[in-house]
Amino acid sequence: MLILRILLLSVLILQICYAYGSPSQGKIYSKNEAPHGYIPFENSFYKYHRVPQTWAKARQICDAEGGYLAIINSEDEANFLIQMMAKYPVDVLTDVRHKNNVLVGFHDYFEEGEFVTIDGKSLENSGYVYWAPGQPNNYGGNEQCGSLWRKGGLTDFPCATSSPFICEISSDTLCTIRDVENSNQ
Ligand SMILES: [Ca+2]
Ligand SMILES: [Ca+2]
Repeated sequence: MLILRILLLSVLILQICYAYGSPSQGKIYSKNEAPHGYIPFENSFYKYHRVPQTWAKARQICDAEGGYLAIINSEDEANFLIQMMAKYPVDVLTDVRHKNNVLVGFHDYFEEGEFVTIDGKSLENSGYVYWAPGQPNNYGGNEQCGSLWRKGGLTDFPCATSSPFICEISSDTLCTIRDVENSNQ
């Protein structure tokens, strides 16, 4: 009976994990198991991609890695991403045209000026609305994609212009077999 209970509880927890865990392709990570090339911060892992891509291509790459283009949910998270950018200073990114920002997961594709995250929330509801000075300005009438400025603050950015970007993978310490086992002790 105990084994049956453990099995049922495991299935239940895994179902909850898949329902509320990372929008990845099924692989769920615990905090001490960073995916390749990713570094942990609070409840997620992050990877800075140095090779510039368009916003759409960056999204695809993050998705293929089991994550998503980073969604900023707090000032702490924004500051962490800014620290990641600081490891790639302007004089290191010699071959990169747009050196001062990274693409992140928000846009105003649906309605001009109404910025939403790629998980469908307003920036307010997502937890971080801090624009860089003079932003968003929809420069040239052509800026529907989101980026984070090196000195801090969000900017709207042309979707077809390639730039470095940061992917995020959510972690949830509940969502591993090991944690399921621990929960039965
Ligand atoms: Ca996030
Ligand atoms: Ca702009």
